[in-house]
Amino acid sequence: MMHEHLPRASGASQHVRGLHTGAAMDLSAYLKQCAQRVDRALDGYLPRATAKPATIHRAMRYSLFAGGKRMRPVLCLAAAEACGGEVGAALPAACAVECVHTYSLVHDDLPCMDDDDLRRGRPTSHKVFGEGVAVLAGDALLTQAFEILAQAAPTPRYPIAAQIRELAVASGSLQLIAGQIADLEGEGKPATRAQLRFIHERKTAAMIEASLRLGAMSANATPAKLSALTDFGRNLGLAFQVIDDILDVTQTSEKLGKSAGKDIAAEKATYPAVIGLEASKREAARLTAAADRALEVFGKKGGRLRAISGRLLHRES
Ligand code: GRG
Repeated sequence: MMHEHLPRASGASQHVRGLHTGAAMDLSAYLKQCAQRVDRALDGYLPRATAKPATIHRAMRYSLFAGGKRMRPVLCLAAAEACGGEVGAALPAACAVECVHTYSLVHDDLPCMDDDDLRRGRPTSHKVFGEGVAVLAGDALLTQAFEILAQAAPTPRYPIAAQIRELAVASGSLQLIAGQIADLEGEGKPATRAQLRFIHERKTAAMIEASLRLGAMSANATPAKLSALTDFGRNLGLAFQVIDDILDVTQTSEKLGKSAGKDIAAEKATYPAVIGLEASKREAARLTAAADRALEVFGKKGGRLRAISGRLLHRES
């Protein structure tokens, strides 16, 4: 098991414990450093690839270490930083949200769902391990998430049960799964803007919101800061999905590392399909600006989260 014992930082805004995060630090370097910390921690939390039965552990690791952007864990760590917390305390939550996210991708790619061959630039789990193992790898990653989060430390305002409930609600039948169901049931039918928002809020924004909230909880955030990060996460999560929809029609599979153009082929409810490409770009910018406004309560400490939202708005993959 990996635990972080790192020296306490001395300069107020220069460090989160063990992670150099001064405002001067280049965003790309910060994102890389966060992703490396998360990867090392995940490696420590997951059973070895050789642990019996090796097939399931190889399959879990195959999808988890396939080169995802680690956006949700980075947001979790950056939220902890904005609330004056320490990376070591936020790492279990950061790893847990990545495990839930990866499970959802593995299951979404299954033939009974989106039926996809390519994810994170590699053949999907069921293509490599077969459908049965892919289903179980998703199940195991979901369960692993809660095992990891149960090892997080409670903070005075947020007992561990509250942190676990946060992740359970975001990944449950009223949020992530509700979004996926609405998405499946909506295929081939014209969607209204309200239906689109219902899907995106649940399928995408809920997990992004929970990532930020869990980071804040690990830092014992005040209710005002937790609420601000909730607003930030909802708007950023919606913007992220609008951009994902845009990239699906403007980028190649090679660039995205997943099959491009699938949304149109499956007649999915997407922003470009409902409001058009140019209006979707304006909507992504509007949502990002709304997200950034929610950070006002953080003053300078919100700079890193603002930089991340700007980077996501202009991403090309
Ligand atoms: C199977 C319960 C269940 C849910 C599936 C995740 C999901 C819901 C569907 C996948 C398709 C999709 C468009 C999901 C919305 C969230 C999203 C944009 C996922 C991709 O996230 P990235 O871009 O992926 O952060 P990486 O690979 O970088 O982690």
